[in-house]
Amino acid sequence: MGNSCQQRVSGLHASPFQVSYENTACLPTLLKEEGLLALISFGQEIEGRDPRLVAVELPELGGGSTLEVWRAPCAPETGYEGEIRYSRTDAVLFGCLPFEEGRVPGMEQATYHAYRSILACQQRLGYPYLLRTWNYLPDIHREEEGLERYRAFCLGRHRILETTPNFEHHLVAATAMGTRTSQGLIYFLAALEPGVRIENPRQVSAFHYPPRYAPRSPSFSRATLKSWGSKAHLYISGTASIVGHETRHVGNPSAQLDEILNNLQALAENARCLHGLKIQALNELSLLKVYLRQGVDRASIAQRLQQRLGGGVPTLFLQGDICRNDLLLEIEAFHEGAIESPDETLRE
Ligand code: 3EB
Repeated sequence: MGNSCQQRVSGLHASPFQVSYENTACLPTLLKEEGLLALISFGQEIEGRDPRLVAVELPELGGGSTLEVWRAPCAPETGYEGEIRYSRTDAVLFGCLPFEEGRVPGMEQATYHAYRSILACQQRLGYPYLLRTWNYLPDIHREEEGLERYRAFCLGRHRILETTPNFEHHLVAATAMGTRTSQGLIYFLAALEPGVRIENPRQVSAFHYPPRYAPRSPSFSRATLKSWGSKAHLYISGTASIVGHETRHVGNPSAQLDEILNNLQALAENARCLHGLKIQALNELSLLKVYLRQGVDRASIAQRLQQRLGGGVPTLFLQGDICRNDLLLEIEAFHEGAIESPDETLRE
């Protein structure tokens, strides 16, 4: 924090953090890094009470052992704010909280409670704008009191977010994924200024889905675009084989993959045409997370993905339950790039 950090942020890197996938073997050195903002593990517990450690309980597929490493150009301040563990710099707040259903019964209430804590934490620490959320939720397909738990999650999230000013306009990119373990978690990124909501012309905006998918529509945008001076980040939500609001290619994973890539392409084009983000091709995306439902063959998806994107895109394969039963896979992504005349294009 403080002036020295500010200078370094506006110096070499305009972005307030960098993210990369690294091998778990690097853990001891990573933990000693001064600028470590967050460290995310998948399907394995990492020892320690450091508030920057996040353990996502989805198994990694393909034999690797990957950590997602978030680095800031200066030492973050870390701490606890109620049940939220956080790490922050002058520019961003990274936070994580367990998804507690023991204390608050029912998925809808637990979600409402979790997001109320997040909003309160943002207010208290002074980072009023969410940029992205990741929601890992136990047993999302189970019915509870006549409602599928993912739908109850949508209801709780909508009920709390609709209390905030102009809430649809400020919806952000999200991932919502089912885990097979009892402990869920939510982590999030927030900032001092808002990003811009990006939608996909091939898909009905999730917040306008008809009520057959959930009693209140899913409160997320297809992507968030955030300018950081001369650079910008595009945070792309979990993207599925949905056209309009309907699932396409039921039962066919490789056709679902092709549809997902069409959706990612359309989304990137929208960010370029509407906001001047300089992204031309899908191989400029980074930090792909490919979520596969149990039973979907990783090798054939990986091969097809490589045919389409080449071998240069950092990709992590995780096993998870995608929100709709008929979706076999889903892909989230990230892009850091330049924006043409950022001040003009990102003004709301
Ligand atoms: C979809 O497009 C697929 O409820 O936060 C993807 C990403 C999905 C985020 C969420 C749901 C969510 O509707 C499911």
